[in-house]
Amino acid sequence: EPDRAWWKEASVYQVYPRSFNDSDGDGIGDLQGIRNRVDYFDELGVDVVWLCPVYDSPNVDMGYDIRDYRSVMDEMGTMGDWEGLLDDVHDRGMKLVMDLVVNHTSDEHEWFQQSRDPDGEKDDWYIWREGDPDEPPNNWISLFGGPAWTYDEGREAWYLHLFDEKQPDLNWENPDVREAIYDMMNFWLEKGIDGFRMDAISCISKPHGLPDADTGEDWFDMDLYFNGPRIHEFMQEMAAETYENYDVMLIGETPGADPEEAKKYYDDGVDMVVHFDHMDVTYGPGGKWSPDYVGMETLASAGDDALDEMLNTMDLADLQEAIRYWDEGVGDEWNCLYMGSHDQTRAVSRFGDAHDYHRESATLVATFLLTQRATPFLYQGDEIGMTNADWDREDIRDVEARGQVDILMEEHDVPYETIAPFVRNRSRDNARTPMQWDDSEHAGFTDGDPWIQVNDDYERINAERAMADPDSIFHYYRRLLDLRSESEVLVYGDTEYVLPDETYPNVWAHRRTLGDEAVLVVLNWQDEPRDVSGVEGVESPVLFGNYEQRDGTTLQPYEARICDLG
Ligand code: TEU
Repeated sequence: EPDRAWWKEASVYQVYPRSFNDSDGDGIGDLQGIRNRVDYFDELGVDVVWLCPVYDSPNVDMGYDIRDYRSVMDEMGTMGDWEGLLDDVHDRGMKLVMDLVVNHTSDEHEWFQQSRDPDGEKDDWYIWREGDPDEPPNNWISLFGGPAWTYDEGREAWYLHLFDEKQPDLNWENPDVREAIYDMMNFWLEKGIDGFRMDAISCISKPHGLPDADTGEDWFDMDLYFNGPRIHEFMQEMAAETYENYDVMLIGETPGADPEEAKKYYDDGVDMVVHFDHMDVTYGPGGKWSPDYVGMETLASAGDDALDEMLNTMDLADLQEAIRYWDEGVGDEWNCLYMGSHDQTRAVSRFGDAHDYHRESATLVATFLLTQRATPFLYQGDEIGMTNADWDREDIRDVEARGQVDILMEEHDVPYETIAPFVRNRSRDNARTPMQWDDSEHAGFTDGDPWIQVNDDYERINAERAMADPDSIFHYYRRLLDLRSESEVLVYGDTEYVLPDETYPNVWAHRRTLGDEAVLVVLNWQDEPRDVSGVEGVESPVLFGNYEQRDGTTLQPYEARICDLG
């Protein structure tokens, strides 16, 4: 008997509010805009909507730099609009999950402003160190590049920021800080939300004494930043002080955690953690922003298609290893899975072939995502196959990409035209271009000037067109979500990993089994046909697939099948 829970059976749709739908023409998505599209979620068939931050913010990191936790950002509307959205979502039987960003605030938060006074009451609310203004307290670098310390001229001291300098880290060692955060969480829980997605939550406990990190010639060990000595004490206290008595969904974003560590978060009260290994498989050996990755020279001289291939090297065996590691690693506990998010590039560009097999590969990725033993997270726009874009330097909005481009240009002397393909392939902006609603100006996202460029392909790829076409990626997602919500084996079944192997390096297959029910999922993850007659069960009746015309045991390019093994 499976250990059932609503949040295991649910599917989650992630909304990036700034880029979803603008109702008032200021070029920035807003809450009323989301309200106008609530039926879209319902039609797609998702159960939970997760909203990225909508709190008051100067938007250096697009809402992940919060100035006031208890009010809504002006550009997005009012608390009344937010309450209306909560009701609209609930009225349709769906749930609403909010982002919880408590590793850091904005430097414009009043807590930080007060903390700049060394004699004030909040002097210890952030992580301050006195010292030589030319010599940071340790060697830490920020996750966005550059030093993790900034010298504050006002207080004449350094403060720590694991992210941007306008995102100072809160001092969780201070019980007053923790209490203020728990109060704020209860404020939202009492409003009736259905869960939190806990941003960078593995970073909140810092190592005692803030020691230097180990470094080598071209690596830097960030392990010290994550899962610090008091993390589980803080997490347990948080649970007891806030959500323990609510029936809510807790999603911990835990960079640096492995499955063993994840289990400790589960014991604390977290339901699932966001892991990253399956995303890393597309980066190649140099990591996300390494200038040494394939060599800037090679990048510069390659053509478009060659580049795409070079930057999108994925070995299916690595993908299997990453998925399996988490699936088997958490044992009886639960995972979530995503193929795209606001921090990642577009799923079809990354894992599929957005040029020649747009529909086929996007639906293959959908089949992969929705048939794993994990709560699926869909990212806005991936359900219509939105793609990565080209970026001029001045159009980059992502604080991470901008910082990394500056480093590559200024410290490594690389011209922008050499970096541009890298930005197309790596920048978080690719996920943040406006949602493509229709083929009217600015893709129907806004009547004004969009805050970030609209992808050029919106006349071809947009929701209106997708909804009108029964064979579209959108309807494929809809039907498959429907199937998943009615299928115990797809939700709770155990997984056996079948392919890839030496004979079929570019074919994925896994089997799900629950009691006497079983299905086989086979995905031809390449742009050419492949006969898979050697795979056991592949001749069983096809329950679901992305090709209408099937050719026996030969899979077409990017063909996906779910076979019913009885
Ligand atoms: O991301 C935390 C995190 O782990 C990042 O290092 C993430 O992997 C990186 O952005 C990928 O490029 C969260 C949010 O999801 C992100 O949008 C925020 O910028 C970040 O926290 C700071 O709040």
